[in-house]
Amino acid sequence: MVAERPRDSRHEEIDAILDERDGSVTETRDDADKYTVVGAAHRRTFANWLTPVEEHFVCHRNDIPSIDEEAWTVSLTGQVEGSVSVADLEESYPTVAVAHTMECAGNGRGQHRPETGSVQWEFEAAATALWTGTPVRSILREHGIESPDGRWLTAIGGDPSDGDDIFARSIPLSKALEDCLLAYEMNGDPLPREHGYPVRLIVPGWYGVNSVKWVEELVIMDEMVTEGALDRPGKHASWQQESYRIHPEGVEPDAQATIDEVDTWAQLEGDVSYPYTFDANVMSLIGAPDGESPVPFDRDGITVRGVAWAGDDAVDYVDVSTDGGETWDEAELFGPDYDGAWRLFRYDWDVEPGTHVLFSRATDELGRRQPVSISDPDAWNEVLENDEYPWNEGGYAANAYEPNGVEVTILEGDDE
Ligand SMILES: Nc1nc2c(c(=O)[nH]1)N[C@H]1C(S)=C(S)[C@@H](COP(=O)(O)O)O[C@H]1N2
Ligand SMILES: [Mo]
Repeated sequence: MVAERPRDSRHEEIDAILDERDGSVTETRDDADKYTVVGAAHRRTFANWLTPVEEHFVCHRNDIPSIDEEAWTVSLTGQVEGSVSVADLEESYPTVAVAHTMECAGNGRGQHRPETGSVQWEFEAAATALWTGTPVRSILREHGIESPDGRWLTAIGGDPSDGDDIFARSIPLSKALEDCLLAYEMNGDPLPREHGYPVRLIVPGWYGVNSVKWVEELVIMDEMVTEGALDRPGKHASWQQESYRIHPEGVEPDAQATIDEVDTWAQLEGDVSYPYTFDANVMSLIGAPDGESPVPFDRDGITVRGVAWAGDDAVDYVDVSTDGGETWDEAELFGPDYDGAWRLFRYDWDVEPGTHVLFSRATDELGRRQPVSISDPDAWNEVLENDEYPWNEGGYAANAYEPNGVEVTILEGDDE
């Protein structure tokens, strides 16, 4: 283990972000002080489709690198050779905009009992933005890569390593060629520093950790990154092979060179030992009512509104319960429908004054539904069949609906 160094710059970074965003995000508890983390301050963020940059969570481990945009290049290595500058990306390649729901793999970690280590997100580390940039496909094709052939793409961040871990993440080359991009704009504006300026990878529908910020190198190899695989000093594989894998307490998962199944839920159900957090599990959140202030009674009813997503799979339907999970009714999906981005849902609630507990529960196109709760730490096998999500040491990819409930008090109006 590398000794942790206390770092003042961490708190300066967080304070600067909080200042700039003026109440739209808050700092999240991170006892080990390992991450720069802020998340959506209010549930209202989850009542709208596009998340303003001000409300978009931020999560990274190292200092934001200091950047000279003119000099910044992305080198292409391994089975490709070359480099592209930011100006090349902007001027010499096709430009696309992609809607992507970014969710930290640790979102919902706060559902785990007992608590796991690391950042205690409740639900605030999810957001949808429009990312503009160059398809990875366009760049790789020009450099002679036509087909995936079971290979992997490893993206390396230019953030200075903390200890000697470099930030490197591998995704299947098939995914990279399908829909990933090197993004330089977010919601139509230049990328903010904390979101990866001048250029980051966007992996639509996959957990945030795969979308490497401040990208300086793309490596094409037959395998995903393992220790010693990269041509540079430092520790190469801790972000791919050690952290961000789903496993019971006390297990140190073996590094794997390749896996055949990359869908996170399918890995959980199948034979990949200790799944990698790739595409996001089916999830939903209610954004309105927000549970923060009592709602005045309205005899015409109240509209419950929220968002639901399922990584790069589609959401099939969302059920809403207004009685703490006793009964469920199907909500209506509406609004924009892009691969890799969440859907809005609404439900007309014929409400009586009183206190009510609301839940939402999404099901994806493969019939996978959000589980009721997180299992005990000693349960591992068969938890999915019991409608539980496995408690795991890193607290990753939790998607139970119960802790996402909102308690709403409906007040009788004065004039009723
Ligand atoms: N280079 C680099 N990229 C990174 C990280 C990092 O620490 N370094 N953090 C990852 C994690 S864990 C998440 S959840 C997302 C968050 O992206 P955002 O801050 O733009 O929301 O960035 C990912 N990309
Ligand atoms: Mo994350």
